[in-house]
Amino acid sequence: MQKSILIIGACGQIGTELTYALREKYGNDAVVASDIREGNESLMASGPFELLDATNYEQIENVIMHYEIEEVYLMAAMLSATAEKFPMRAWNLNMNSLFNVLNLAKDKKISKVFWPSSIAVFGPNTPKENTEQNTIMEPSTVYGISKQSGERWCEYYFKKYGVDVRSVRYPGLISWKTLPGGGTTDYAVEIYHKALSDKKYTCFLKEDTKLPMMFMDDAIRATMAIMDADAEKIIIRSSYNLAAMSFTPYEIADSIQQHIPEFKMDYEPDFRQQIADSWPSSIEDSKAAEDWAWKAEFDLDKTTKEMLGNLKK
Ligand code: AKB
Repeated sequence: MQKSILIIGACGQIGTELTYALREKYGNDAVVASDIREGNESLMASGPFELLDATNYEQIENVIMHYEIEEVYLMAAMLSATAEKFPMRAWNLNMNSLFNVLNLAKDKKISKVFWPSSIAVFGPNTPKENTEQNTIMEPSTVYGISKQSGERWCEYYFKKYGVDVRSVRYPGLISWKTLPGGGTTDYAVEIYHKALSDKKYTCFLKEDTKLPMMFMDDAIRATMAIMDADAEKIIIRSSYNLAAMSFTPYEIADSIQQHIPEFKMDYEPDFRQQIADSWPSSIEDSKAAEDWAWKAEFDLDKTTKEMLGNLKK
């Protein structure tokens, strides 16, 4: 089936892999990658690319008109740790990019939107274990506030204007193709790089800080599955809880030591500890399983094997 897709924020950690996966499925020319800066060589060579500022409505509209785009994946965002340093810039990017895309869908210039939310929508008053879809939220970070507001706006545009917008609350994402940037869960990617290069890693979170995490292949599968599902199956139009595994820095170090016994980890918690402490330790995702058959495939040990194996290459 041929359709034309635009990925905004295609050069980031998720955007890069989503671009490859969608190009594989729909053909290289059907998927237009865009970002504020150019991506890696293989991404740039694999299909059409446009330089684009996600906060600029006209730039997005021009690309949509030019390529006759039907679906937009809006992956551009400032993540939790960076957003604490630049609150207004984060709000501007995270909210205005979303309004741009929602308004284009409202005006029928595109027919479907994917927008990622995050476990950051939860806050310090949220029950920590098996956090449910609907519970106390009260996010305490700039990023979390923007994602929580974004969820409310997505649901509003769906109910009020019939905009077909779909979303999942990503946990921390672990991948080897592109590094994450500016998140609190980034340690779970850096650790694999350092384990291979230095045999040691200094973690910026405490050893017992348990957070929900997911291997990138699962995240891409979830993203494509929710976008492929029949519209009536998508009951939740704010954002779906999504889970795969939860672990602490101590546990990921232990999993790496199964492959690299000499690996050493120490801990120097910084400002990101407070962000991590405000988030759930584990997530309950039965609604995604019920509505569009979501099921994770990667646990921590499978993730460690994939990460070390691929990074070694
Ligand atoms: C972050 O750490 O900010 C992100 C997220 C959990 O959304 N990875």
